[in-house]
Amino acid sequence: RQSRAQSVAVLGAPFSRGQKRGGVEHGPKVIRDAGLIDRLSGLDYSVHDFGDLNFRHLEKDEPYMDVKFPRNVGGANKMLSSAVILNVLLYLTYKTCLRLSSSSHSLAIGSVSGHAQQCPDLCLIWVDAHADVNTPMTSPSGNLHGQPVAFMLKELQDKMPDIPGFSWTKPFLSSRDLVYIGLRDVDPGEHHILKNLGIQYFTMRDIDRLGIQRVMEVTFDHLLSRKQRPIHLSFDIDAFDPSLAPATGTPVNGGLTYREGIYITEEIHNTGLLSVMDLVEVNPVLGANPEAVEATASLAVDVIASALGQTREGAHVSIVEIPSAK
Ligand code: Z70
Ligand code: MN
Ligand code: MN
Ligand code: MN
Repeated sequence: RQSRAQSVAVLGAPFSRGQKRGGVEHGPKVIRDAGLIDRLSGLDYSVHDFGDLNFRHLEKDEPYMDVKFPRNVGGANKMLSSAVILNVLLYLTYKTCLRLSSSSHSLAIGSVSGHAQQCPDLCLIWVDAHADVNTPMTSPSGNLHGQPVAFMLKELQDKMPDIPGFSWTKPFLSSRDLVYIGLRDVDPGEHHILKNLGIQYFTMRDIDRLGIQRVMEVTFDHLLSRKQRPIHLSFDIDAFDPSLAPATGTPVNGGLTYREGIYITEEIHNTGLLSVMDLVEVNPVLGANPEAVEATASLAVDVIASALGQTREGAHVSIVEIPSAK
């Protein structure tokens, strides 16, 4: 639907404190190294690369209950949130379509909340093996990358304790404005929350039953049938099968095929409503070898390019007519 040259902002958010094992902070670098910027330029975008954010590391950051590194994660999210507010402002001013590449999914709090401050009526599509909706009380691990959605949902407001580092943010999203795709590793507390709040979600089993085409139809029906509004896509690379995306922290068997993943992003592009995207949890340190890391990073670039309009049927942006033989 958008055939004109547009611009896209790229922002790296190298950060690993959402979980104990390091490495995801290098995610933005390997995704860039896999040719992200050239691919987007090739799609006829003018690319504004804002580089990587520089998060301050706080040495003294005692766990709060089981929650690890709360002040570091809270502070990084606050900084990312401000950056996204600025980026989306640019978007509204210059009609820039936005791209955001953060690393740990714990940073989705800042990314989506910043987006929501500019676009309060946004909806959220969360593509992930995990629901990431644990509260500090239900979390089995204490890792904040398993909890970002709980910080966003208004319906969970009174279930969230006051965690140091997060006083700047308030829940802003209704549970009916969220759809999950790709779930297959959901904790008991999370399952209770999904059911109790009536959240629309598609597990891998649902994709097996319905097919990805129907899943996307129902997704858009759920989110967009009342009104057209901006989409925030939060894409965790571990939604893919580990055979395709091995370099990630929590691989779970039985994930999306390449074609299912690309179909999801193609359909989102075709709505013309994608506003901000996160691509998270690419972790080069956890790849068994350089090939595994390259495959994962190159898949991430494919997903981003497809969300931004790369098609499998080809494009004719640079060709106006068939070159004449004479
Ligand atoms: C588990 C937890 C998780 C991502 C792992 C795992 C959560 N449900 N999220 N990897 N991206 O610890 O809460
Ligand atoms: Mn995940
Ligand atoms: Mn995740
Ligand atoms: Mn297009």
